Amino acid sequence: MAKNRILSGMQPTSQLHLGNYLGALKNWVNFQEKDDFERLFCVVDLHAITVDYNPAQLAQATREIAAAYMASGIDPKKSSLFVQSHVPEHSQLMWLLATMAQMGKLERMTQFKDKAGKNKERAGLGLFAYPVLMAADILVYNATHVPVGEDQKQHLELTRDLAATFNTRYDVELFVQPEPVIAGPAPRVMSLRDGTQKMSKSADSDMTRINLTDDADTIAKKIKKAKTDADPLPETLDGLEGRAEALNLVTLYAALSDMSKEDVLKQHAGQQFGAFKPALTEVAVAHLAPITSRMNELLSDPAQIDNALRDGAEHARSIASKTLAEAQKTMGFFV
Ligand code: AQP
Repeated sequence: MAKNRILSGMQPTSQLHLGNYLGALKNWVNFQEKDDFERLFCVVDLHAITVDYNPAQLAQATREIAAAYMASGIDPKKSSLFVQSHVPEHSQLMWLLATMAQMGKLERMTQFKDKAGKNKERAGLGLFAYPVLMAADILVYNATHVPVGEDQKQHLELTRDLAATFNTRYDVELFVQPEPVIAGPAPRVMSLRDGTQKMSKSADSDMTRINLTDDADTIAKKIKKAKTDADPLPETLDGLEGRAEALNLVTLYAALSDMSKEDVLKQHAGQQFGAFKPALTEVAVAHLAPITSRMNELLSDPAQIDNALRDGAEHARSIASKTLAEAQKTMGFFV
């Protein structure tokens, strides 16, 4: 049996973008080559309903995220793929953990602050409790490693905190402390329109992100319109200090072509963005076209996706039900 277990997920809030792919998904695929890891990847639909969403599109959006996982290289023979809501133990454990999650700590979560915005008083309990559900997602499998983008670091700290609180309160060693693995080729991809904001599915404008399903013309248009500055590319990384948008495009080029940022600069130093942007478009299209076409192929006959999700949920439940029963017994429930 594998010593380590990894768990991660993405929300079916919209199409996956380059941030999701380069910050997390590509790293998930790397884990498939490591024999000492058991791998579980879910589509976190229960998280997706914490913001406004369209019920008529949720099921298809969920299937599309699973298709994106598979098209990016997640192989259901090597990893368990499932839908979060198909494993009710996530929500059940969440309630148990919620009794020990402190409001003060939840209030400090930057994702909650960003998503609730000025309307904090009217934000839903689900959005507020999002990190507790995420803790349950991870702890119900006793995942040892969680590969995520940099934005999820704070939520992972809360998960570790909840694991420790449970173990201390009940004097047990039930939950392991999961390690965040922030090691994707670009752990924080920024918006194409504002180098201070992360690329996000829920940003209003589609021009801020490159989706895995964008065609070559759309990618070219988005990169052409991406915000930059008037200076040429420098020879070294120091020269990108204070130039967030320029650094972001160089980071994307490097991650998409498996190069270091230093080497990208060596190759393109002195170039204006008028020349660099078409080069970036070329590597983005070359990288994404096979993924998009595989996704379309899978979605045209979704039985393969649906079967993988059904088998994955069955396996996931076999692990989650044991952890939940253990947590309930520890807490004194009549089980
Ligand atoms: N811009 C990003 N750069 C690097 N990694 C990123 N991730 C998200 N945005 C970036 C990573 O992708 C995984 C999936 O995230 P999620 O679906 O749970 O939602 P999120 O983190 O809130 O990402 P989005 O795209 O901004 O979604 P919405 O708008 O729906 O909230 C995570 O591992 C995340 O770190």
